[in-house]
Amino acid sequence: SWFTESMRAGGPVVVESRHRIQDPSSQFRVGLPSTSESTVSQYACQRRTTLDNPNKIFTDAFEVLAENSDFCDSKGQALAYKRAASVLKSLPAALRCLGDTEGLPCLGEQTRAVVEDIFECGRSSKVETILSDEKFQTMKLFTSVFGVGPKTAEKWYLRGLRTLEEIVSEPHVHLNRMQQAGFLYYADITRPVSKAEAHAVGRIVKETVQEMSPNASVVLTGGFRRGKEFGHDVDYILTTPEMGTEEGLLLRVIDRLNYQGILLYTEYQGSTFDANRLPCRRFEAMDHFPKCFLIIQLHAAAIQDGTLSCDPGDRRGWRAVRLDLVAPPADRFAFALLGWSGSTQFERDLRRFARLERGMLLDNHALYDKSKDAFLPAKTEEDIFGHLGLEYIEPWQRNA
Ligand code: DCT
Ligand code: MG
Repeated sequence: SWFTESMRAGGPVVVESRHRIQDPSSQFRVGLPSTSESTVSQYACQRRTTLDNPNKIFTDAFEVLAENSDFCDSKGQALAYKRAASVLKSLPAALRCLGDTEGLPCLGEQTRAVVEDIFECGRSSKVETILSDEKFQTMKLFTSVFGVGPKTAEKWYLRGLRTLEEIVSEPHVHLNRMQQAGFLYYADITRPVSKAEAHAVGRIVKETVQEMSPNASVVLTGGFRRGKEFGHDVDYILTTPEMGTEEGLLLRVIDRLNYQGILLYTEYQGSTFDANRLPCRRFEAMDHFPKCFLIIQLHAAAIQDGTLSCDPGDRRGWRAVRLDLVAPPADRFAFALLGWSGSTQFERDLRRFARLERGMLLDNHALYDKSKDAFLPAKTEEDIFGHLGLEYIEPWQRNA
């Protein structure tokens, strides 16, 4: 979840260009595919990005480079690679030659060199070097543990630790509660969650919510709302029409799941929401709504087709699944839904677009118009796109 991500990053860290681009339309002309000329916006929120990515060979390479830059704490460089990957994901067809990158936004000298390398050799030597680098491999391994971010991973690496076994057997390593759960359920948590499993988790949450608060709603968000077949966790939003009762509802849901004996790990965060402190002027890694980060036990019987993703020899009949629940007040639901639906790159650009092109501040709680000195209310995601003067982009087109 983005919580773990922000924990990994050691707190809210965002590097974004404050320089307004010169081209007022923010559009770049490209000649792709073949004859029909089209334009690609530099903002992911002005592009429709589905899950079928014709440029996977290039975007996979950029994502390795981005991850490596993140490990080296080069946030700006990481963002440049993520933006380049995101632009290529939105194209209707695969690049045919280096010339096809001409006129595309967010592709600079470094990313073009990678594309050129792949066209010439079928692979990028820069990426190969990273993939075979011991530090990269170790950082990747350590950060794959729930609750372990690049800071902790690097600390362990510098102490000479290289394997997960070494970490758990090293007496001087202190693991916090989250990391202990991360090691305990490592195999399950690192195994992708299927769509069927995500829906099964949703049914469990819905039944529990229904019992206590029949008017409350449970809405799927995150990657599965964007149509992904697999995810690293499951994200749901709970809300009730009775304003002010959402926090209590979330607490009662946790209690109830606990009583059912299916909660393996619980991290609850109460509301820190204060409407008087809005608008927030930075892209915050975390919103202020009550939320919880859970690990739940999902039994095979709960899944519609009964198939649990697990090892063939696994006789447990259940697996552990990471589940995030967030409970915004009803009047903030649309903002929370838009924010939690992602992708991260899409969200980043929505906020950047709002700020730089519209003089507005958007976050998971609100949209604020600086020139009017007013908050713009929204009941639906469409309302928010409307306020921003953006064409509506469906969740399955937000895979930027
Ligand atoms: N998010 C956000 N701010 C961030 C990072 C993420 O608002 N700084 C949003 C975007 C996605 C959403 O939170 C849920 O986060 P994840 O579960 O990490 O992302 P996902 O797209 O659901 O990916 P996965 O399929 O791997 O779970
Ligand atoms: Mg998710």
